[in-house]
Amino acid sequence: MDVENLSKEFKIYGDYINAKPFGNGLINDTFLLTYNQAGLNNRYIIRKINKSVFKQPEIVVNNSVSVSLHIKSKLINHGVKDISRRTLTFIKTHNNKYYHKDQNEDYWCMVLFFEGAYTIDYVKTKEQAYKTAKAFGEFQKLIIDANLVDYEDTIPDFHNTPKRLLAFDNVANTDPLGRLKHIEPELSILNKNRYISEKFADLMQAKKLPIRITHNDTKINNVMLDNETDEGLSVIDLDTVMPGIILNDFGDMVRTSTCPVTEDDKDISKVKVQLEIFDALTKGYVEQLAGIVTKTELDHLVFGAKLIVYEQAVRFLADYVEGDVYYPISYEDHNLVRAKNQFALLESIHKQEIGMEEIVKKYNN
Ligand code: GN1
Ligand code: MG
Repeated sequence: MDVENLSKEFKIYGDYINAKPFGNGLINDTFLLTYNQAGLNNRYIIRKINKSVFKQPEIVVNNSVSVSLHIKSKLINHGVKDISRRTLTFIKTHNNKYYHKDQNEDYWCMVLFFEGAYTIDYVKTKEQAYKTAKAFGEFQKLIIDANLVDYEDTIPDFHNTPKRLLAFDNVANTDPLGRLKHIEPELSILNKNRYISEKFADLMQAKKLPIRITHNDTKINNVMLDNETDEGLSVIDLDTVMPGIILNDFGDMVRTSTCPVTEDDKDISKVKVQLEIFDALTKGYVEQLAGIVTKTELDHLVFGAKLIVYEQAVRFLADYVEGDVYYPISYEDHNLVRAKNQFALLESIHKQEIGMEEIVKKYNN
């Protein structure tokens, strides 16, 4: 990949120094780029939008830029300092676009790199849980007045759990690699929990949960934390910002933060929701949003956790059965390991549901 020449399409001055692969996202190609600018080495992030995942990359660019500018103007109005570390700053190309389309029709975007900041892949302390959840809560608060009509779906039906189940059923019916025989226990857990998807469909049909602009990929490593203070600086990875429900965002935070091991850890005896982390996470999120979102939304937060963990398990299992066409794998049954892990997490939520509901009530009144 000729990142050097790609980077020259963007309005940055100075000399190219280098570009190195960056981050642990599963979907896009990301590089950390360094330019010497008048004697200072400045860094940028340049990423290729995965067009097999995002069929209309312009929408990804439009939504990410719109949401960043929305947040930027709010922060400026609130007198917040350090703006270029508090939201993504997109760099335009010489053609005044926020993306460059290369000869393969791939779309590239560039943003300022946040210096003096880090991300975490799992939570070690209650403080980290509180601070990351607070950052996601603040993000939601800042975009609460974002206009739905300005944002199209970057992936239609992304968090449509019934459609995810249907996709699983379709691939299971064809069983292209004969892998169904390896997933009997998982299949029975999947079937036992179909009610989660039905409950979601009922809630949506009854219009109980407002559609808002949401992040939709609130993995713990999508928050930048400050090296000095450990405070959340900004939410990143805005590719899936689009109309959605906050249950999914809360749920994905719980999915990726409350478990002491990562989503592909093979030792499922370690997979569980740690209640004290869930408590700190809920506090951080609900403190930002109480009085801003509806009581019904807050009352369904634990259901949101079940929903997203279940959906993610179904997605991993479907990809395993289909032959690993979506998520990159490092070994043969990687997606099966991920699915088992997520079903174990779902089981842990079931076991602790009452305790989790009590925690939400504590912060929601
Ligand atoms: C993908 O790109 P990344 O790693 O942030 C996926 C999420 C999944 C996640 C599971 C566009 O996110 O929905 O929850 O992997 N993003 C897309 O790790 O499918
Ligand atoms: Mg992502």
